[in-house]
Parts: sequence; C-alpha cells; structure tokens
Amino acid sequence: MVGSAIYRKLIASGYTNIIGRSSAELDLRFQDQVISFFERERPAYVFLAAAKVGGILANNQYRAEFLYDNLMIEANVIHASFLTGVEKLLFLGSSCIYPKHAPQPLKEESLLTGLLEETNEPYAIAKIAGIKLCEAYRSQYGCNFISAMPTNLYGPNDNYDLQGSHVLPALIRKFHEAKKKGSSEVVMWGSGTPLREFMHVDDLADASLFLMQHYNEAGFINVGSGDEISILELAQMIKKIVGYEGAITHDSSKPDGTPRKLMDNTRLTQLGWKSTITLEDGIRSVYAQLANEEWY
Ligand code: GFB
Repeated sequence: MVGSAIYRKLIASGYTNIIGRSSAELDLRFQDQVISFFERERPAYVFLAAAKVGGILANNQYRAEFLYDNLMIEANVIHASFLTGVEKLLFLGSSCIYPKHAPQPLKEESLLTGLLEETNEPYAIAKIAGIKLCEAYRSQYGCNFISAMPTNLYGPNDNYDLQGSHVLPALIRKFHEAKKKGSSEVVMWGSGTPLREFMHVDDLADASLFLMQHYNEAGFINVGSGDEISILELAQMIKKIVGYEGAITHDSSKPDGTPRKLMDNTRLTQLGWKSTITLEDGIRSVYAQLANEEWY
C-alpha cells in the first residue's frame, strides 16, 4: 500500500527513473538478493516502505515473523544502501514505537521512555531498530539516512483479510458485506473506546517526498493527520458511508490494544508540511474504488 502510493506520487511529480520491485521479484529478507540488487541498479534515493505489516491480531499471532522479517528487511536495505553509496534513504516506521502510556499527543522525545504495547511489541522493536540503524549509520559513516513515523494508514491496495487487516479496511468490508447479505448486525472487536489517528496513504506519500527533498537531520519525524477518533465513532462513520442500517455489536474477547495513539506533528508542520485528506473524504474515496476486490 505505501510503496505503491509513493510510486504514484513520484510519477505524478514528474520523476521518471524509478526502480520498484514487488516482494515476489525481490525478497528483501535475504541479504545476497538485496546486495546484488543494489549493486546492479545503484539507486541514488531509497524509500524504505517494505515491511511485514498487519492489524492487532496479526501482530499478536505472528510475533516471530513480525520481528524477524522486519529486522531482516531493514538491516539488509540499510546496509546495502551504505555499501553502494546511496545518497539518501528514508525509513518508514510506525506510531507503535512509542510506549503504551506515553504522554499524548506523542512527541518524538518519548521514544524508549517506557514499556511498549504488548500486542505489537515485536513489530515495534523491529521499527525502533530501523530508526537506530539510520541514526548509527549517520553517526558512524555519515550516511544521510532519515526516518519518519506514520500514524495508522489506509488507502488503495490495503489488506482486507478480516483476520490480518487493520480496523479501517476490516470495518469497510464488514459493513459492506452485512449490507449485501442483509445481516442484522456487524461485530466489531474490543470495546470501541480506543482512540486512533488515521491518515490516507496519499498524504503519507506526499510527506515522504517532502522529507526526501527537505529533511536531512538525525532525529526521526512523526507524520500524522491530526484527526483522532474513537473506534466506535470510526465504525459509525463507515456505517454511514457504506449505507448500512443494522446494529453494531462488540466482541470483547478481542484486544483493544493501546488506549490512545495520536501523533504530535509539530516538527513536521514547522518544516512546512500538513496533511490535506480528511478522514471522511478518504474513506469515501477508498470505498468508491473497491469494485475490483474479490469479496466486494
Ligand atoms: O487497526 P488495528 O488492528 O491496530 O486495531 P492497532 C485498532 C483498534 O480497532 C483495536 C479495534 O482496538 C481493535 O480491537 N477493532 C474493532 C478492530 N474492530 C476491528 C476489526 O474488525 N479488525 C481490526 N483489526 N481491529 C496496529 C499495530 O495496532 O496498528 C501495528 O498492531 C501497527 O503494530 C498498526 O502499529 C498501525 O492500531 O491497535
């Protein structure tokens, strides 16, 4: 989802010499493949968006894969970028790097000040390692490697698998299917009280290009929309957009995860970037483009 959004953004901005690979073509978990790819293609600028990602349940169930795959991807790409003299690299992390009870909105200084949310600790540890790799390669070797931490994302090419996905695509699918089948209720996980901030992936792609062009510092940067909403309110918004008229019920056997996750965007806004896609507009545009999904 993120890689293809950055690709679209680069094309729309007039860039032509863009190298992209799917995971089927290049498995970034294997160092030999990564180093020979970098030696052959010699990219000058690298957007490191590749990652093993998923929602709260997938993070919790596939703990080994979320840690191992992400560590390998980051270590291989960052090291190969150093070896082949990449001019600049942008590493993308996640808002889950922050301690579960860090003060809100989350400031960059809160990194490593407390315990992580248990359900996504392996993913968070891998993403923290990515930040630290960029910082270490900058301080030891002088590499211009920067990091950005996006908030919860959604958009074209999202994952709609109900076990593995994040809440926003999961609820779009659940409400749409319930409407089609005439079901009387849609079951959402957890209490609905956790607060989340969502951002359309096209906004992240825009911010990524902006940072690639304008930011050259050691410290990582939060990238958020500033839109915070409870999971229940999100469900009600999606229900309205889809046009479903039944009830919303809760499955309290599923975890809530971190209670609140709102980014402090001060650093990014001071640099001159701001998100432009509102949550309601973003969900409407995503919902309008789903006709090709096999479940639709
Ligand atoms: O989006 P989500 O899976 O991930 O869940 P996190 C957010 C909230 O929505 C949780 C609730 O409180 C879920 O219990 N929820 C309600 C649902 N209904 C559903 C549903 O049908 N599916 C899903 N998936 N959730 C992930 C992290 O955390 O966010 C990752 O595990 C990463 O590491 C990612 O940071 C951005 O926001 O809780």
